[in-house]
Amino acid sequence: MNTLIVKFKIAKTTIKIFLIVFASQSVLSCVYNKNIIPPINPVPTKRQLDWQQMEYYAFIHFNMNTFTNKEWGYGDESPSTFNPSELDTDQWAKIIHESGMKGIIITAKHHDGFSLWPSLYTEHSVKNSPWKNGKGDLIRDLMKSCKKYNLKLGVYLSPWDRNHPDYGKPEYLNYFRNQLSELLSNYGEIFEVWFDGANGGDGYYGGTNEIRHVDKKAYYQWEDTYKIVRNLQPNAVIFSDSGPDIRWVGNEKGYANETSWSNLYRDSVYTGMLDYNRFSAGQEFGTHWIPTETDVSIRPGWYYHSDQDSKVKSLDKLVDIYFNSVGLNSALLLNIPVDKRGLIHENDSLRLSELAKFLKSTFSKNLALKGKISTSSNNVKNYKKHINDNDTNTYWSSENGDDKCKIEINFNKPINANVLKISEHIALGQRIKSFHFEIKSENQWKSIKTGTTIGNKRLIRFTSNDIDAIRITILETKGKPAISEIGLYKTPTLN
Ligand code: FUL
Repeated sequence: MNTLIVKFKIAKTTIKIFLIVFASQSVLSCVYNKNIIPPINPVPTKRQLDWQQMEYYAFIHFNMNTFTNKEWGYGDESPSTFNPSELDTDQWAKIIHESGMKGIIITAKHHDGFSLWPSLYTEHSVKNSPWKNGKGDLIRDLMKSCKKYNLKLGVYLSPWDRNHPDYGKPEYLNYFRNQLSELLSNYGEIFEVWFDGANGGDGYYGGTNEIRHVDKKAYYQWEDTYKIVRNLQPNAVIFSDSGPDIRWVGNEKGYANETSWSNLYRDSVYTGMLDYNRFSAGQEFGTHWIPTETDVSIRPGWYYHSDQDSKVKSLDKLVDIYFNSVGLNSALLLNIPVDKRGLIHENDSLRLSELAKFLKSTFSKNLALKGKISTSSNNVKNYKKHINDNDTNTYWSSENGDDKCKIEINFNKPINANVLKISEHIALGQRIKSFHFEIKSENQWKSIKTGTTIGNKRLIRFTSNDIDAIRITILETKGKPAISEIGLYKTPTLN
């Protein structure tokens, strides 16, 4: 309001505008406050909400290991080994964009310490490789390609560095943070910073060739490192086993937990802990909002190995992974190992486009829109039309006392569907603890699924049926539910 007053210098106009703005704000806030349902803590931050919308994005493992045919380099590799013949980040970005993914996270530095950008702080980087005669900067190239194809850029920076002589000593932290600052200062907006939990062990370490263990909880002083990210890239989410913004799902197979809370007692978890996967379901009463990210490779390895050209995951498998990650309140970070040429291999790109076609064909038509919604009760403002208005900012909620509230969608003519989508309005916290899903077919109600959590998105596959109606009953919830969307879809047949 103040800005408006400053802008309009003629007194009368100023007063009029002031009154209009003031009046409309009061009316809005009155309607809003009357019917709003209170949030249940913890709730996501803006950066976490923005990230959660991305749902499906790419990991690219491409670095020294691509040329040594390894998964973990020792750190003694010569920079001259890094020599892609046809490197083309536009090819990566085009394929990834056409696959429906929203961003790319690149292994800027993996455990062997080789840096894909000409870092000022090490000689172990592209600047001493034959690629572009040492004048190349892969992060810059990728940044430009991402801009061209409307993708967000993220960076993986391995905390473990098997090349650096200081690894394991306090001095290494300065090096690590200097490199982090370079990546976060020089390449525009970064959407995610990925800190790997694998750290400490044997390595080259400047020629000492020894084993160096670190205290995983204390050594990195993570809180100070997180401050650098917050200062330089306030919108970026930070990934590690334990958050603070997003956490590891607990396996590298592509499967989130059936019960999937975004809530976690943050202090019970730390990066690199061995029995991390006992936290993969999250914790119903967890104090912090830290949703999971599901990372998995399209091939058996994270890095490219030519003998895995025939082992690209099948479409069937990738579809299963999609439903068990994005469809279980997580996000899918699908890794594509770029090959020695510096290109996404033809077999991987073919599979990505098959998956894109499958997802587009499934989700472009919400069959629930053909039905008539009825609900056991309505909170006035959050009326039932919000259930399928395709807007995650609106939601439906029940009236006080309607403890096992129900949503029914009836169809005039039977429809044929085999996927149900339910989304909670997570800005108010994750609330639903259990639900029941039924369909009515040939005049009979059949139980399809009794499930637990929903969160950002729950996708349920079921056998295709002629459906006269569907019914969702919220069995248990914290406070009232806030349901933002319900969708019904039909998948194409997989060959
Ligand atoms: C792991 C690493 O050790 C693997 O090499 C890979 O980068 C994977 C995504 O994370 O912890």
